[in-house]
Amino acid sequence: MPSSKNNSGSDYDAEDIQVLKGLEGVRRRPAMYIGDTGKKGLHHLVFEVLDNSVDEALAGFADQIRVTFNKDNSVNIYDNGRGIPIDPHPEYGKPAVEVIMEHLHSGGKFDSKSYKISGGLHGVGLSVVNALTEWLKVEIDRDDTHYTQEFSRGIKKSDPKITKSNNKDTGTKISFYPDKEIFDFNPEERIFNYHTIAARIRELAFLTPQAKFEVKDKIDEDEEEFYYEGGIKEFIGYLNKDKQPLHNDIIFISDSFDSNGSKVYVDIAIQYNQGYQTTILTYANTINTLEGGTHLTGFKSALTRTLNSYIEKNMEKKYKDHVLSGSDTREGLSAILSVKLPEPQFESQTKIKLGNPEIRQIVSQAITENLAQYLEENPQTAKKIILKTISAKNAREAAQNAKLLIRRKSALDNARMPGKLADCSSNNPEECEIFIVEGDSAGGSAKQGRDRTYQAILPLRGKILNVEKARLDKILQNNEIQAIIRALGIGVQGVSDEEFSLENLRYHRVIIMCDADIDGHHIETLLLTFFFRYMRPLIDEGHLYMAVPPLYELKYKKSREYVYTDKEKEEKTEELIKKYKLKNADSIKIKRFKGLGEMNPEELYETTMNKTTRALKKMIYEDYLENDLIFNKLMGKEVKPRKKFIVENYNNVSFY
Ligand code: 0RA
Repeated sequence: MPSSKNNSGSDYDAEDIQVLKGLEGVRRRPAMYIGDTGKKGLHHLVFEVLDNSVDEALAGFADQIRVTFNKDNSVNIYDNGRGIPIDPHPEYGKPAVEVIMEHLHSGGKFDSKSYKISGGLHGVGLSVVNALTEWLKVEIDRDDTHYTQEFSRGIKKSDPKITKSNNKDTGTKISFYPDKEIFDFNPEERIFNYHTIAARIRELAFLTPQAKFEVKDKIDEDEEEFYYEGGIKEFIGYLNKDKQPLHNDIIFISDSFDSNGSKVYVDIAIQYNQGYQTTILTYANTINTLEGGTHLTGFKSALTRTLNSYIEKNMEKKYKDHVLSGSDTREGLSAILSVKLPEPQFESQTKIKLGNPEIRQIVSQAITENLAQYLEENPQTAKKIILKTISAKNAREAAQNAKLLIRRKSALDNARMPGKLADCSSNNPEECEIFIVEGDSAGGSAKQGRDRTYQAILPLRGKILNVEKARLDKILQNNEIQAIIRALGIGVQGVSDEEFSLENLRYHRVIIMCDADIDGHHIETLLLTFFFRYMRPLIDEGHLYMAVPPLYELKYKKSREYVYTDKEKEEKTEELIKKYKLKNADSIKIKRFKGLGEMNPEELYETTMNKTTRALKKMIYEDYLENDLIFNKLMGKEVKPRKKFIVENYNNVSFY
């Protein structure tokens, strides 16, 4: 640490202490700044730097952004923006970039006029990334200068290298390697997942049509470019690519509003499709607000109001007495809503719900004015949309009746469970499990083999309905689906959300048990689609599992092991040979299991159900966007590609 006075006369020591204190705080409690120190936190480092580049693009200064994964496992993020300022900072008397890199929460004050648009999960900046990296190198081109400086664990290693350049191009490149002392990673393996970063970059590229994004992978030799001039309009096209649109043109609204002396930008893209699902993605300053917020509320209410008033004003008499509810106007709707505002407030701690109250009215106005105009100018599209919403209304009423029927039935049945359910004796949901089992014979074995104190069995007959292609009223009338709904006791999302409640969940582990063949996988997929669409919180809260029947049993003398893949079989065999110093594999008994249905009750229990020997996969979905697409692919109209997808990519489905 230097201890001399600097040229502006301020005391270096006091400033050093301030820097160290800040860095120490970040390094002591990294989770407070970046969420966690696992995979998520690691990727957050990249996103944090990336956000700064995106801000440069949104402010109109950069049109190229590139992320590169290097062979040494470091990463760099480049943009051709203005470059981080390098002139001496008036207060500290050292290059501004040093202040930005070493001092917590600096940066904003350099640039108060053009507000920061995108922002990391915790709204912290480059200094946090710097504090959490083993090394970080910044390269800047601006003011006819090429400026390079290196840092380690947040503190500069030396003064910058400065060379004159006549290069008029400006830009910033930040390279770094995460700190092993902070993060949990294996330096022998890749640190950053290409797919995770590329997926976020694709999203950013849709939201930032000003810039061309590139991802370069020097480890696995991969490269992609993301550039969408049409912005969120193209995003809708991407979301709907496996769906059948109701109208060809995408409704696009782009408006700006004055709010307390600054500008708020609202961009909305809308396209209905012939399906029944709703996909509304909402963003605030490029942050995906998964829990919605005031922008979403404004959008929903204005959409309902605008369509109802269109019916009243413009539709033929026979349609006039239809009053649409909110959910009617969202059936088959794909919409993207992106707002940009100077000071976003986020409600939940996870920062995924927008709180600014003024935004509700602003978005509502954007819809009311522009959508009404669009509909008047495009009466054919308007009519298609209105007829679709009216038929949704009719279906909703039918579904309501079907739901009443289910409830009345269970009341009459003295709230008895579906006939096929073999319930467990415990009344404590936390310890209870339900196995949803494909096929009667596997169901029979499971019933006999289970531990009946806490394990319930629900056998399913054949395939359940493909919920991606059917409407809620049909879905609710399907026997297999009804049995599941009744057994779990939590209702379904989608008719009216108030009636869905995880609190009533009767089993805290819901386990899908299907054969490892094509039919089994297909039923698994149908079930997963159902849970994803209609009971998503069950997945979010970690209650949904998949049973994993083993492929082989390896026995040698008293040792017995189950293995789940051919590769694992080879490995375990080698292991046994080594361990018992065998000449070859001949004395190891290898049994191949055929399918669930062919196991006897004891076998099924031991291999697949017994808590101490079984394997379970917890269902999670990492990337809601990707997931949505996967479901569309799997469940789309063409049967052939669907099968192919299941067979080839089954193990890649991202919610494992
Ligand atoms: C502070 C002020 C200015 C730009 C930046 C920071 C900046 C930061 C990063 C991080 C990655 N790329 C970046 N590009 C710019 C404004 C500079 C000016 O007014 O010229």
